[in-house]
Amino acid sequence: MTLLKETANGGFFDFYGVNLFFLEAVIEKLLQRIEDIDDKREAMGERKLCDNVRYRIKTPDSMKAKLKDRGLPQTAESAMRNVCDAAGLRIICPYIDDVYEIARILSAQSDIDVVEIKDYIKNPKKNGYRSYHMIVQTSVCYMGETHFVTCEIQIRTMVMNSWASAEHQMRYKKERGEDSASEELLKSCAEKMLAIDYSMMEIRKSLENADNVTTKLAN
Ligand code: 0O2
Repeated sequence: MTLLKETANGGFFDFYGVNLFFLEAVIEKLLQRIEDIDDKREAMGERKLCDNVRYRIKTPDSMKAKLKDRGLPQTAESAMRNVCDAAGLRIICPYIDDVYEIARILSAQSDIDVVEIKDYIKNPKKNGYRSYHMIVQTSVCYMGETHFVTCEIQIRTMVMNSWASAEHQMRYKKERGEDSASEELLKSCAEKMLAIDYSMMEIRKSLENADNVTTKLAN
């Protein structure tokens, strides 16, 4: 297991126990699937949909805090039963339509069940946060037994990701007092960045159209 390097310290196994292997297995399975999807597209001469993919298993401290907030027992069993993002993947795409295309392809996989979708691109959060979230469930095999494990997949553009990363550092979950001026500025940045996302997509589409015309004329 390659992920064990990242969870070897920090009390991951002490908290999750054998569930840690299921969480690692689901991440590895989905990472492989995403890589396969883009490899096949590339082999067919198509553009890759994913710029990069990050992953993480929720740290024991963060998981315990989430369980505590919800008034649930702070145990691995409770985490696996009640929390959907113990395993998390974040897919970063170049363009907005890539986000929906990779989501569509993943949803169509016969061994991946979509449990929930939150489309914060069509319905952004009040602060301007945009991202497409899917909770999926899939099977993993461990010691000859099949286990069904959920994973949160966040899909967003590079532009949306740079806003979310900066906002995460500045504000998200920070115990800061109300600062409506900063909130408005952050929101306005999110709107400007969305406009950039759309412009970039339109530029790409018009270049693709021009390429198609040239190819047709050449044939
Ligand atoms: P972390 O630190 O990323 O692990 P739930 O996860 O069900 O308790 P919720 O709000 O219903 O909570 O889920 P939702 O909206 O799908 O958001 C889950 C994740 O999206 C968060 O995980 C963040 O990663 C990200 N996210 C949601 N809202 C924001 C936001 O306003 N700004 C930024 N930067 N990220 C956001 P965690 O577990 O909260 O945090």
